Amino acid sequence: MWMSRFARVSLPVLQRSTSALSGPVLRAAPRTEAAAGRLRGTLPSVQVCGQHTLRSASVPSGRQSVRHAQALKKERMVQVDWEDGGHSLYPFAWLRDNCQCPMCTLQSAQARKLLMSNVDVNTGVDSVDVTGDNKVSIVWPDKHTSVFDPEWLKKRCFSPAAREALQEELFYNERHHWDSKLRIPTADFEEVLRDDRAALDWLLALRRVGMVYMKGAPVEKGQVVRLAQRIGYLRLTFYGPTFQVEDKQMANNVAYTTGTLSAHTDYPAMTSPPGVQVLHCIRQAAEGGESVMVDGFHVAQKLRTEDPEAFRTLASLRIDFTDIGTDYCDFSLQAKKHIIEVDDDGRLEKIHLNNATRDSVLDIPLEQVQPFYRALRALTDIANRPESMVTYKMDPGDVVIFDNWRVLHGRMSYVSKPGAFRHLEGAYLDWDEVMSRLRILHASVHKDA
Ligand code: OGA
Ligand code: NM2
Ligand code: ZN
Ligand code: ZN
Repeated sequence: MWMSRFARVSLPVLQRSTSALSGPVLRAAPRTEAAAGRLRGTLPSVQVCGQHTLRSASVPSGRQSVRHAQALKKERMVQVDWEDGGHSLYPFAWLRDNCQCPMCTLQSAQARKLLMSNVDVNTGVDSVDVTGDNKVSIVWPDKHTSVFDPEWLKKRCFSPAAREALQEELFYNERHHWDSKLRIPTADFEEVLRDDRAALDWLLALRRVGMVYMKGAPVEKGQVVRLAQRIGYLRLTFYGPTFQVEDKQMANNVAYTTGTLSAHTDYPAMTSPPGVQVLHCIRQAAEGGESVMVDGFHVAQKLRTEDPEAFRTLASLRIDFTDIGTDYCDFSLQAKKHIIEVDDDGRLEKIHLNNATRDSVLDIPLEQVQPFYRALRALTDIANRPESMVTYKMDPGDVVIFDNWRVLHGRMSYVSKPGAFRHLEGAYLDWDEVMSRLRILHASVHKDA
């Protein structure tokens, strides 16, 4: 066994070391420190590539006191001056739209009852006051009254720093890119199922690092379902609620052979590929079957600096993927993907790379075909560099969970022998369900802290 166990999972440590296989990765940290702070504070050498990193901003928490509130009639905003010396501005239209009173909000669902057709987006205000219990009270021209809690307001401040802080709190977009020196975050399977703090650290590491290893799962089917239920529910696909990675007769997928799988993401043939994948090793091959993991964001970033032309090609061409066959039921999937998916600001969003399901139908202009192949090869060559890859061989009872929108996974070919058939059970989840559990765990663990 090459990854040591530890009692309590806490933070992923991505540090320079000689081998990915050389030690534990999550080590204990004081309960009180915020996870993001712990990661930043302890990882000076790690490349932090957040879509929004939070160096200076932090989400206001605890009591916030209003010193003064007034309407700025010309700007159509309310200015709230805080006791700490800062101030925040809130447009009238936003305040009216977000009135928290029982007429405007269905409190049992924390959802807006107010209809847009009943909002005067050019509304003025009659008066703005600070109440005896330090809330901001607004009387609107039709005499409707809204009362806003100061913490609620401050969290929603429109300053760039406050927006950034709140977005990080909601989406955990900060990412830690890695290469072969990654020491894989590792957790104890049963502890993740049992303990909320362990589960929180597990999901935080999944989000930030993109993969977490687990040891100690029972060596029988059903464990990926238990894990999915810990989060919410799994994502059904044409390969079934869970899928069995084994050498199969008349295999309907290259994964179901003994062959090598180059580093790939699963299911680019779907419009929205599953965001998260779990693989549980039930039986391992005696010979071969080692796993390979590559940080797709890290290699895409390398491509962007080493070969910007190739990066642009893969980020701009939509490539066809296909998957046809029968499993859970019969299927005939087609989808088009940018192999490197970036947002409007050029930030990496997803990687879609699968050599087996990349279609022979190639719906790009003739003159783009050769540049496309050149670019695909350039990306693949970076992914296949030893310094990009983390490799390990799963033992029965090991589980890996990873970000299928980011991390490429593969395996070496293996030898299948009677009585020694390799068997992994897999399942997919989507990021919405994972993020939902992450937010709930974060709230409950920090309430207890
Ligand atoms: C898969 C896959 C990896 C393995 O099933 O999609 O990549 O180790 N399997 O068999
Ligand atoms: N399996 C492992 O995109 C793919 O074909 C990925 C999916 C068969 C469920 C493989
Ligand atoms: Zn109201
Ligand atoms: Zn796969």
